[in-house]
Amino acid sequence: MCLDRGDFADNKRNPFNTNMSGLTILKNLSRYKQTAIIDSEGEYSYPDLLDASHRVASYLLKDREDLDEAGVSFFVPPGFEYVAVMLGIWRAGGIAVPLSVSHPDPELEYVVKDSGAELLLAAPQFNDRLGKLAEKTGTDFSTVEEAVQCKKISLPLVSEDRRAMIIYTSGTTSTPKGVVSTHASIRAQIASLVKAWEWTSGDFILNVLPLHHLHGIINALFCALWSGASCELMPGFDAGRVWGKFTDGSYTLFMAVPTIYSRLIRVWQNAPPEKREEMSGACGRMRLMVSGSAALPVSTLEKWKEISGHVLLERYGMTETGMALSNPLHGERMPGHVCKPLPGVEVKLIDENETVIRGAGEGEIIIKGPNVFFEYWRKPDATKEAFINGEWFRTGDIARRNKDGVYRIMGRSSVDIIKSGGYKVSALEVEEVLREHPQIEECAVVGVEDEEWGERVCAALVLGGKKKINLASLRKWSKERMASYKVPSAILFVDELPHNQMGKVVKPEVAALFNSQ
Ligand code: MLC
Ligand code: AMP
Repeated sequence: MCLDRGDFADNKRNPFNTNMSGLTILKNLSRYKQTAIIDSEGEYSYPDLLDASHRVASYLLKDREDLDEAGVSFFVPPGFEYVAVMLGIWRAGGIAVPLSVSHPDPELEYVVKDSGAELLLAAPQFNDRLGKLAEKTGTDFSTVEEAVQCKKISLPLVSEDRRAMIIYTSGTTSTPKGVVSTHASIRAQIASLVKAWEWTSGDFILNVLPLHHLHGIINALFCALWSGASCELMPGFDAGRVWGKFTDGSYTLFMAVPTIYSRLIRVWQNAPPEKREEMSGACGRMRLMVSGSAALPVSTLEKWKEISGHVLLERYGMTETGMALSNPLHGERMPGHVCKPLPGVEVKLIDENETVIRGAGEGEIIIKGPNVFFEYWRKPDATKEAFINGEWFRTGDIARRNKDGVYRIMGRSSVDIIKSGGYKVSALEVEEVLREHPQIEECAVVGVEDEEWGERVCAALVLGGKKKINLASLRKWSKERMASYKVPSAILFVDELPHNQMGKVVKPEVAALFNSQ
């Protein structure tokens, strides 16, 4: 199924004015000969990546000329094969649906079903688990091993107006929504960052971020590949190992969420003086260190500056928009601020009446530009509601802008969105799962401020029945049903939840219960 041009005929968010001569990312990749990817198995050049992705695309196509936007979900840990599969899906004309290797089965099942993916591709070590999931969801199943060995056939010319990727994000609804990017919106997101942060083929990035979210996929991995740089992929974050990599390696860039910087700071503080010097020296050799996905506490920025000599470049973005606001690469970086719009991105503030605020003021951030996503997958109403006049995306984030046009993020308009360690968690989604617990009668989930995680997921519970539950047993039960970062890390038992006159739970009062403990 291809895009229906009529869908957006009455608004200006139409991506069809794009390059019809194939994918720009591919043209870029084919210009380079040097190392593209490094993983635990070895080093792979750009020609290796083109070859492997060509084979994956050939495998996916089988007898077809074009996948015509069929969804392909894949369960592959960060590494060369992950990248070959993503590119292979794009080259065959499919939509890539990356699955998180750390999610439990019910969450994977939701994504595979909701995305309507035709095929599930898995790394060989997950054959059993994913094979069963494919059977349960009625999806075809293959292993990446087979795909990367397929004989090459000729591939279709894929235009950039087509859907490229679906990333699932939690929001103000009780189930995650699929955010659909086109090749054109991905291209715009990459091009903006490559320009702003001056990526070149001489760059080398260590990427420790998960590869089912934008930060790891676009900002770190694909900006590198677009530029002919090298990207080392690490499956999962480990602060000690990252410091080891820094001191042994020759990286020029690093990008992470604030929680990762806190963890790195802790390891540095626990190291002996001579080791600390070596660690700090390694950071000093890099040209840029970036923080994002959640507010960077000024105290973390200052400690990191002492340790590394870098004033972290803080930027602001969202799965639906890519990156939107950023401190400058050159010039003064402002702690606690996200500064100004990135190249090609338009940012405004609106008040409660959706009136645009001029000059200095505080309001909700709205964003427009070729970087903005295309639609929520199979949710036309949600897509429509998310935009003003079909072109300005409402982020739900509140910011203050000063007279110089510098933005500072103040918070979110919804109390039901929690950011923990850079992951977005929907309180409503967690409540929905907790209500299935036989001992839980009522519950309210809130985000409570935390130095290391930004916010922690906490749950106030009204119990029914005679059996007792404790945090450990609830976490165990919950982890079988939802990703572990969504699982409450603190619980409180209450006789009843605080309600307002309308019968709605007063979430700030619930959060206050945890703060007063
Ligand atoms: C892990 N845990 C978390 C958690 N991550 N709990 C709450 N919030 C999180 N984010 C749980 C683990 O399951 C474990 O539970 C316990 O906390 C400790 O685990 P850990 O091993 O110490 O944590 P670790 O696996 O190292 O993960 C921490 C982390 C990770 C910070 C590396 O959370 C992470 O990769 N975050 C980045 C997320 C990201 O990329 N977001 C970008 C979204 S895109 P237990 O019970 O087993 O002990 C976006 C747009 C933009 O936001 O602007 O970029
Ligand atoms: P996600 O939906 O996972 O892409 O997360 C996007 C959200 O992360 C934004 O809507 C913001 O709430 C938050 N975010 C990203 N960067 C920053 C930042 N620098 N400061 C504060 N919040 C941020």
